[in-house]
Amino acid sequence: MEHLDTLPHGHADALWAPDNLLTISEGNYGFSVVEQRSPVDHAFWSEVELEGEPLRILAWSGGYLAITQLLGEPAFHDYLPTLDVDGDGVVNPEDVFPTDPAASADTDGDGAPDAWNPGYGPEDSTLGLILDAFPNDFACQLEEHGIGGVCDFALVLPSDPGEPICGAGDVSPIPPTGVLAIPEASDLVPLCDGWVLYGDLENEQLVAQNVFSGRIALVVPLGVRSDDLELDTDAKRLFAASEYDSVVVEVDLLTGTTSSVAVPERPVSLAVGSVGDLFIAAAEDGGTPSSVVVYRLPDGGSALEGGWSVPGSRIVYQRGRDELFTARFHSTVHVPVSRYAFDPATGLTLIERYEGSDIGKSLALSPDGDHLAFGLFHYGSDTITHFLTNDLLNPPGAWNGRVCPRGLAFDPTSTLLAATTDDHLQIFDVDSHALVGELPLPECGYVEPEQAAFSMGGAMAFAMEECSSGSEIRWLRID
Ligand SMILES: [Ca+2]
Ligand SMILES: [Ca+2]
Ligand SMILES: [Ca+2]
Repeated sequence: MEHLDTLPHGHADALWAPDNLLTISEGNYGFSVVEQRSPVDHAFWSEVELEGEPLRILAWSGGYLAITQLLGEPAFHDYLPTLDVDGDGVVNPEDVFPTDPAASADTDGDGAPDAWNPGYGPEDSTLGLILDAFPNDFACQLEEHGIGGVCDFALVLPSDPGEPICGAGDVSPIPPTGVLAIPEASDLVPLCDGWVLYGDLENEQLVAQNVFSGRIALVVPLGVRSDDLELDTDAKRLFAASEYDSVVVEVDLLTGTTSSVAVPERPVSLAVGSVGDLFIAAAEDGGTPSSVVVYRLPDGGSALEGGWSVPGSRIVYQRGRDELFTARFHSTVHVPVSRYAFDPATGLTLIERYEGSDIGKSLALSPDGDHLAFGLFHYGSDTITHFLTNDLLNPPGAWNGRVCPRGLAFDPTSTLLAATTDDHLQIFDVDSHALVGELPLPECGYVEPEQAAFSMGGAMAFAMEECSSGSEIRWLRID
């Protein structure tokens, strides 16, 4: 049983009918009130007053029967709910704005109507509705939301399955740096032209917002607190792991629809595989685990496969060679990074393992699949070790920046590495390990910045920081 909603006052009786939510409650001076509400969102539609104290509301042939107590006797009232509350000729279940006579349709479901009802206009709207300039794009409502007449978010996330996300890369003018305050967020997935996806923790939803304009294009209820977010760019879907609820939620970004898969343990890290499949690292113990169980969710499947136990707490997947890398964090046991071959028939097979003596903090794989960055605490000489994915045992060096490397991300060309440290976003050249740019991050909370990311076009580097109130996204233009 799930609690759906609470109605604003006490009722003597209630009836949930297919097209109506009906209640009977006490009115003024010996009268009862029958209220008609939407069975979908429970919004108030209409009410009628009846003589007597409220007793029951019942389904009756052809309508409903309201029963009140009048002068000590039951009184029976034939009750017919209003079929068209706003009188615009569109019956309630088919009227998207059942209490506003000016409009009745909203094809894309963004709250802006497709058209005015015949004979009505904006001056008749009781809800202050504004006509949708993009009636088939949920992300855009006003003319100014378009670029050349096309919804700006649809340019970044085209609905044509054959057109890639951010097909044109970052094309809008980008200020050198800036900041957007958002609700407390878990993880950050940048797209292009200032659009980012993040998990809003308090409201348990996925949000697509533009950091330049602050405009929100998409809100998808997840029903759980999200931790790790992982974008499958080919399929235009996003996976959200929720450690607390032991579930992975899959979001279709084009439709906003979701489905979820229960995980036996806490999902702590996600990685998209090479054939639309998803790898999930899950842990039994609390805190940062020293070993995880890896599951595979096949493309389009709902049942988990595998259950391979590996040392580590974070995973990344090398799609070109079908190899899984695991890294152990916060561990004094000398097993930081492992490389496994994956085969659907045989599962994970260890290829090689780098054994060091440092404490791992963060892990990133370059888009070309060649480089691994592993942030390490080393008692005052923290560093980011550079691994080659085809030869873990001979690291070519390290990116030496400021202390506490936490968030790590490679740019789309695999030539730059972004790292959030204790108070900076730093940009390194991947091959030479040279520091090529940095952005100070003003202190806004109690912990170091956790996230680093690049836009999919590569023109912006991001840092996300948990602040004392909400989170902040800061960006640095890459010139
Ligand atoms: Ca109507
Ligand atoms: Ca609309
Ligand atoms: Ca629209």
